[in-house]
Amino acid sequence: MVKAVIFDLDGVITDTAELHYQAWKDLADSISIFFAREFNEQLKGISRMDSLNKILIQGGLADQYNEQEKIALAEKKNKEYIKLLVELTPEHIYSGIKELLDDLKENGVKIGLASASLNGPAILEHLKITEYFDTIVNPNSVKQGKPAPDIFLRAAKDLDVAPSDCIGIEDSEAGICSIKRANMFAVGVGTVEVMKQAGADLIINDTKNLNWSDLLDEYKTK
Ligand code: B16
Ligand code: MG
Repeated sequence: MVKAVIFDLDGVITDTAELHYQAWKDLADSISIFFAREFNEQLKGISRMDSLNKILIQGGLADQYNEQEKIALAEKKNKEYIKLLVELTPEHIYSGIKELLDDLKENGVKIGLASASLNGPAILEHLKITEYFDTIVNPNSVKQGKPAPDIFLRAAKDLDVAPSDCIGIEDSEAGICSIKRANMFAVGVGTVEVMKQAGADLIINDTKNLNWSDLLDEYKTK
């Protein structure tokens, strides 16, 4: 029985990756680190501080900053990112997502958000879909970020649903690992090669192909 669907945010509900890229690029420029667009791919699903650490390591500056200075750098990036977030409107919701949310509500399926983003609640507000969510997990409230299962398990607990009765939807490798380690059915949005490697149970190349009856069929045949 599918009793809950737990969504990732960036790359599943909307595309904030470009805005993250612009904000990180701005920060990297300010400390003279080269930051390539391709490198941004490696930051998907990764927390803000882990992203900063990866950027400093690839720029050879990992030892140049103490913890307090790193927090200040991450805050600087986030200020810039929040400025860019005002561009987001309901038109930026990926196709198929609003229809899926409506179908889940109609069928009494609970809805959760398991995003690594501390800006998740603000993004849902910009997209005007907050009221669909029965829980929005604060990523700071769990011990370990993705690929650990903590955030998906917390969402299931909040919703009072057994993990095996949950479907998780993700676009990052770390996110699919997190869902599988939580013992949930994993839907991967992305290319077959990346999502297969990550262990997705169902692979969708585009959110416009996501719909409730197909999800249910695939879950039942698994
Ligand atoms: P913030 P997701 C993730 O969102 C992004 O993919 C990742 O690039 C970002 O660093 C992370 O959120 C933290 O975001 O700085 O807003 O707290 O894919 O888990 O929804
Ligand atoms: Mg994502």
